[in-house]
Amino acid sequence: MTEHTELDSFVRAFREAAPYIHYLRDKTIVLAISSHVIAAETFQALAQDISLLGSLGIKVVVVHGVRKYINDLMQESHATLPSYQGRRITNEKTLVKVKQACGEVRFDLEAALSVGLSNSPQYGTRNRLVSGNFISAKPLGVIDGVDMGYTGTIRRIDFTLIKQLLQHNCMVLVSPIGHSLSGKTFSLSMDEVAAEVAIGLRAEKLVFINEEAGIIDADGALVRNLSANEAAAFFEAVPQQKAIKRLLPSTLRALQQGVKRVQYIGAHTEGSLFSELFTKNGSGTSFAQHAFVHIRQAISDDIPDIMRMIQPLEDQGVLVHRSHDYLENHIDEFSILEHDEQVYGCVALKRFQGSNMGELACLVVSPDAQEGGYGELLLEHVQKQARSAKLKTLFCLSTHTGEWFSERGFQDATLAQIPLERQRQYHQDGRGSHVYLLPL
Ligand code: 1C4
Repeated sequence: MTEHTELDSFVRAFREAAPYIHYLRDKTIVLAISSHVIAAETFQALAQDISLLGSLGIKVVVVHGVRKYINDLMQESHATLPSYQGRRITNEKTLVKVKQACGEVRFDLEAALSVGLSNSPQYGTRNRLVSGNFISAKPLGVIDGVDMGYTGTIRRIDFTLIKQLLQHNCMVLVSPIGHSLSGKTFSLSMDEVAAEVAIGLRAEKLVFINEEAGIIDADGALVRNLSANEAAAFFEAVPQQKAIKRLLPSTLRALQQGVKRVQYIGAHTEGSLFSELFTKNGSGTSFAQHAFVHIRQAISDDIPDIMRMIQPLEDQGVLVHRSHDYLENHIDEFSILEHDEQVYGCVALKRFQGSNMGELACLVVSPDAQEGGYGELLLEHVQKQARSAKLKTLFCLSTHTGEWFSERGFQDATLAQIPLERQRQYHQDGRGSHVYLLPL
C-alpha cells in the first residue's frame, strides 16, 4: 500500500469514527467480558483498547465472567459442578472456588487494565480502576425442589457509588458476586449483573465480549443488526450457538428497560471493540429494541446535518440552494433517515395551495451510505406521506438523477403539468431541470 492510500484510508476511517466518538463522550458503556476472553493471550490488546475508551471521555464499567476459571479449578480438584436450568448449584465447597476464581480474574483484569497507554501522550499514566461491594444479593432459593445453595440473584446495586466513581473518571470493575446483609456471599450470573448494571446506569450500550464474533445465520454469515423481536425469533432458529443463546434473556431485558444498544463482539479479532463502537457496520451483532433504520420528522436541531449533506450537492448543481433560514422556516416539510442514531439522509415533501400534487425535493443520502437502499426508503416514506395527505400525484425535478426516478416508476413530464407556483420558481432559478411525475 502506498503512503498516499494509507493516509487516505486513515482520514476516511477517522472521519467515520469522529461522530461516534463525539456521541459517546460522557456516556456510559458496560462491557461484559467472558472469562474465556480474559484468560486468552489476545486479551492484552483488548485491554489496551478498553483503556483508550476511558481516555476518550467514555465512562466504562467492566463486568467480568468467571466460568472458565471455576471450571479449571474444579477440574484440578477432580470435582464436578452440578447445575439446574442453566445455573450452577453452589454448595459451600464450590463457593470457595467461586471466590478464588473471582479473585484471580479480578487481579488479571486489574493488571491488564493498569498497563499505561503506549504511543500516546498519556503513556505512563494508569487507569484508575475501582472494584467494591456494589451488589447486595439474595439466594435464588429452592427451584422445583432443587436447592441452589449459594447461587444468588441481585437484590440491590449501589448505583450512587458507581456513578460517583465514573464521575471521578474511574473505570468501575464489577464481579459476578454479591453479599447479603447477613454477610453471606452469593455467586451471580455475569449476564444478569451486566444487564442490571446497564439498566440502572441508563447505559448507552451494553457490549458482551465473547469468543464468538456475534450471531451467525444458517448460511454462516454474521448477522449485523437485529431488533428485539427479530432476536427472539432468530434464536429459536439457531440452536447451535449455545454460549451466545444464554445471553438472550439479559439482552432482551436490557433493551426493554431502556438500554439503547446491546452488542455482541468477538474478542479475537484485533480492533473488534473499536470497530463495533466507532464504525457504521461494526464488527459483531448489534441489537436494538426497535428497527435500526428509521425515518422521522426533522427538527431544527437537524439543520447542521442537513446542511452538511446538501451543501456539496448544491455546489455541484444537483440540488437547489437552501439557506439556513429557509431550512428553519420549512423544517416541517423535511424528514430525516437515521441509522443507529446517526443521520444518513433527508427528503422533503412540498405542498402547493389548491393543488393535489406534491413535490419530492431535497432527496439526499450521504455518500458513505449510498447504494444501501436508503434512497428507496426515503422515496417510499414520501409516497406514504403524500397518500395520507390525499395527494394524487408526486413530482420531482432533477438535473442529474432522472434515471433513478424513471427506474422507480416516475414518468417524464412537462413543466405545464406541475403547479403554477412551482413553474414560476422554475423560470426564476433557470436550472433547466427535467420534470418527473408519479401517479399515486
Ligand atoms: N442515476 C441513476 N441511478 C442511480 C443514481 C443516479 N444519479 N445514483 C444512484 N443510482 C442507482 C445505483 O447505481 C443503484 O443501482 P443498483 O445497484 O441498485 O442497480 C441504486 O440507484 C441504489 O439505490 P438506493 O435506494 O440504494 O439509493 P441510494 O444510494 O440510497 O440513494 C440517491 C439514491 C439518488 C438519493 C443518492 O444517490 C444521492 O443522494 N445522490 C445525490 C443527490 C441526488 O442526486 N438526489 C436526487 C435529487 S432529485 C432537487 C432539489 O433540490 O429539490 C433539484 C430540484 C431542481 O429544481 O432541479 C431533488 C429530487 O432533490 N431535487
